[in-house]
Amino acid sequence: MRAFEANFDGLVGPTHNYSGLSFGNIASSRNQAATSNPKLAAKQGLAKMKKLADLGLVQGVLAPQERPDIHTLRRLGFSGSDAQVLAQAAQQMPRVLAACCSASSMWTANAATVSPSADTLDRRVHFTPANLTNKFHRSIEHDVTGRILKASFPDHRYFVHHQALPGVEHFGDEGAANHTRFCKDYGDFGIEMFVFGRYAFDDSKPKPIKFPARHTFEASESIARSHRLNSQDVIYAQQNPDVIDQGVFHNDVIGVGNRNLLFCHEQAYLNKDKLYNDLKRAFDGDFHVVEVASDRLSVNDVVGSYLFNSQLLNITDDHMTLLVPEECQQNSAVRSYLEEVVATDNPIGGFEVMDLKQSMRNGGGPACLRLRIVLTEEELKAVNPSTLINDQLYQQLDQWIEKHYRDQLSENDLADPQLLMESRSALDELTQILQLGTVYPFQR
Ligand code: SUG
Repeated sequence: MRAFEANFDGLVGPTHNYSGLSFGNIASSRNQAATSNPKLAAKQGLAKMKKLADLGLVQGVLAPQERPDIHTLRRLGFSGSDAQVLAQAAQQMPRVLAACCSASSMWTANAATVSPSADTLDRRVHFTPANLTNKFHRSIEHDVTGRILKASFPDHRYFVHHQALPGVEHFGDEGAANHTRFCKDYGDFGIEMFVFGRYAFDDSKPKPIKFPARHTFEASESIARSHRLNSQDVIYAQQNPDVIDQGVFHNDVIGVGNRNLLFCHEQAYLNKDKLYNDLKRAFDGDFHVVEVASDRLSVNDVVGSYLFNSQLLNITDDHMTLLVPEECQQNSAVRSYLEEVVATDNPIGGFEVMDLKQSMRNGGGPACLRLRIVLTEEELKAVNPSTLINDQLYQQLDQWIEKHYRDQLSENDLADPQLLMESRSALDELTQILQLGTVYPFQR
C-alpha cells in the first residue's frame, strides 16, 4: 500500500529559554543563562515546517507543553496561588523552577517511538511516548505528550497508544532520536534499528564514563516487544561510549537513516562492521552505508555543526536531500564534505540549509525538531486534519506566535506570573486552532 513519511514538528513553546539543563549536551551547557528569543525560535521552527510542506511533503505539528509546569511544582510541595507557587520555587529551588519552565518538548524526535503499520503484527501504527528519565525537565513531558499524540492520531482502528515505559533509569527511553527505520518504499515492511547507550542490567558491558548514557538496551527491547515487531526485522546497536563522552547524547547527533541509506560517522557505533553487515543482510536489497571517516571530520566537528542531525528527505523518488542547519555551512570542513558527498555516487543528491539557531543553542537541530511517522493514505485520512500544515494553518500559527510570544526571555522572567498567564492563554487558543480538546492540566 502507498505510504508517506510525515514529519510532525514540535511547535516551540512561549517559555523557550536557555537554562543549561542537559548535562552531556554541550550546546545546552555552553549557553546556560543566555537570553533567548521565543518568538524567533517558534518562527524558525514554523519556517521549517512550511518549507517541507511547500516541498510537497506531509508535515504536521505537535503542540507544546504547558509551562511553567505548576502542576509539577505543586507535587513538589509548593502551594498557594499560582503566583505564590512561582515565587516560592524561584526563591527556594530556582533550578527546579527553570526545569519546570523548559520548552524542551519542541524536540519531538524525543516525543515517542513510532512503528508504522507495515512493521507491526496487528497492522496498526504504534506510539510509545518516551519517558526521558535521565533529565528531570524532560521526564515531566510524557504524560501530556501522550495526550497530544492521542488527540492528533485519534482513531483506534489505525493507531495504538502505549503508556511510557516505567520511569526509572533502567528503562531510560529517549524515543525516535535513537530509532531509525530502513525500508524500500515507505509502505513496505521495514527494518527497525534501535540504538541505545548502555545495558541497565549487565554491568560487564561498556558504558560512557563522563556523560550519561540516557537510553538503555532494556528500554529498546521493551518497545520492540510492545509494538509487536517481528524480531527478525529488529536490529539493536550500541552507541560508542567514547562519543557519548564527547557530547553525542542521542544517536541522531551522529547518524541518520532513510529508506536504504545509513549516513553516519565512523565512530558512531560499537562493533560497527557487524552492525553494517547485519543491516545489509536484513535489508535484502541495495543498502548503502555512507560513513564519514574521523580523519575527514572529527567528532568535535560533528557535534558543533550537527551535520548528522539533518533530515534525509525523499522529495523526489530518485534521490535524497539533506536538510542541514546553517552551522554546517559555517564550518569549512563540513561545508566541503557536503559539497563532495552530493557529487559522489550515493543516494544523497542535494542539500538545503535552514537557520534554526534558537533551537541549536540548546542542542536541537532539524532532526531533533521532528517526529517521523510513516502513514498509508488511509491512515493519513484518520489523522486530526487540523494538525496538518498548509498555507492557512501556517498563517494562523504565524499570527498566533506574533500575538502571544515575547521576543526576549531570561532566567529572571521565569517566575513572572504574567508569563504563566500569557503561556496559558496562548495554549488555550492553540488547542482550538489544532482541535485538540483539553490536553493541558490547566484546562481540566
Ligand atoms: O534533551 N536540550 C535537549 C535537546 C534535545 C535534542 N534532541 C535530539 N537530539 N533528538 C536535550 O538535551 C536543553 C534545555 C536547556 O538547557 O535549557 C535541552 O533540553
